Amino acid sequence: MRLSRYFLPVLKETPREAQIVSHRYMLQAGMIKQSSAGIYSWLPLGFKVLRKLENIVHEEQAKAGHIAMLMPTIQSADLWRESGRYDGYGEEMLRMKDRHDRDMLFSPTAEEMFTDTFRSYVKSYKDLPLTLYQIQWKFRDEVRPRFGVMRGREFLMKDGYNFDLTKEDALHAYNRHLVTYLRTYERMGLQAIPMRADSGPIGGDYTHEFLVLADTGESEVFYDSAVTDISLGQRDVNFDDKAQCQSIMDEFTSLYARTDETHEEDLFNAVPEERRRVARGIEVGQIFYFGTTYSEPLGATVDDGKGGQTPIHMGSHGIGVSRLLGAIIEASHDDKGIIWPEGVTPFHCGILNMRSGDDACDAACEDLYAQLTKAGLEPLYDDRDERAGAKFGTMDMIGLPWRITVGPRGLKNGVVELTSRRTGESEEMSPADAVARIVDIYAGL
Ligand code: P5A
Repeated sequence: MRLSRYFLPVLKETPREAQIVSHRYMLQAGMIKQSSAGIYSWLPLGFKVLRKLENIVHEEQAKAGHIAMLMPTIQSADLWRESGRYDGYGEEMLRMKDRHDRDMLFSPTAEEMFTDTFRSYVKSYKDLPLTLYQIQWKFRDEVRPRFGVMRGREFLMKDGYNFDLTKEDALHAYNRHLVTYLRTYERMGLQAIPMRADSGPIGGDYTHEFLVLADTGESEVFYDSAVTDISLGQRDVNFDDKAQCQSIMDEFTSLYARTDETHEEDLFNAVPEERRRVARGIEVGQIFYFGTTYSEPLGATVDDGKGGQTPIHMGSHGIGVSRLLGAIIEASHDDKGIIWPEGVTPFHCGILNMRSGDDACDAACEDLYAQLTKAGLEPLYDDRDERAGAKFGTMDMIGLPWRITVGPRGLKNGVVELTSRRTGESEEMSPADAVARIVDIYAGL
């Protein structure tokens, strides 16, 4: 993409309404525009990152055999009356009437909708296990929408639902989700710690939240610092292997890590004092096992193969996809702007022309652009007729992890400059070497 032809409304002034850095940078970098409280338009740069996050979620779900589909955002209240949640859900549910005076609502979550789909088609235990999911907009009329996409009213969620014959199978689905979520966050450059949590309006008594540590997080968390030493890394996981998924679950959840809702002073005090941490965290996901809470009232049963009908065991699993943008920025930025991890960056590298209009500079930039594009990468070429200072400012703010700077002096010696946004370190090399380095960095991501 050439910046002169892109739509990147970078703000010069600091937006006054933003209280935390991710919100400020998302506005300043031209990623989002507030439409009304807690509701945002996704401008091209923000939309690009959002799509990247969705892709990572889809890829990791596919590895576990989970199946993507899409449900309507507007749902009939009748289904929610059947489950008994329509009245109880309260003010957070956006309710509306259609022209025939029927009660409708904007889905805040979709347990009912998925259970209804299941009961319409699946009749036999032979069709189990099954996990369906979607990435779809949700609406929750939060009392205090704030911090930009962190606590929105309209937000993008990946929500998955497992259908199993037995509790044991459903707990395997729970463990499987824990593993896929850990992998998903790691690919996004985040460490998210699973913590014992409270189930709230979703129900059930078996649930973990995934928290990214950040001073600006809304949740208070208590944990054993040893949990931050474990990661999934490149481990091979066989998602059908119950014992393996269980052992990963145990490894990640046996150390003390809880949110304030489930915190227990006595248990926390049993953690060696030098490893006890009280901090703040951003909740980027939550998994639940709730057994037959929805399948019983909605009559989602299957033939159990022994002549009887049995209600299925279910759980649901959510990732806050739009919130993740905020969480990634909170975890990865400096005072000049965002620093995208390579796995989610909107463009792979920036090309900065120090002297647009200079024949040698223009030609070298064009060539870099062509080579990188040919290699299957997406560079963002700042070809604008602007001062170099303004170009550096924009590049730093939008946070591409790598930048190639092309200037007349370097070109005389046959070199350009490759700079890491994270460390600020620059190295001079030939344009061909710069391309090779960038290609190498992204190989396998
Ligand atoms: C699990 C999937 C559920 O709704 N039902 C379907 C279950 N869980 S949850 O914890 O309530 O939400 C899942 C994740 O969505 C994100 N989230 C939000 N993101 C932005 N703004 C909000 N107002 C908001 N509310 C929830 C969180 O990341 C949460 O973990």
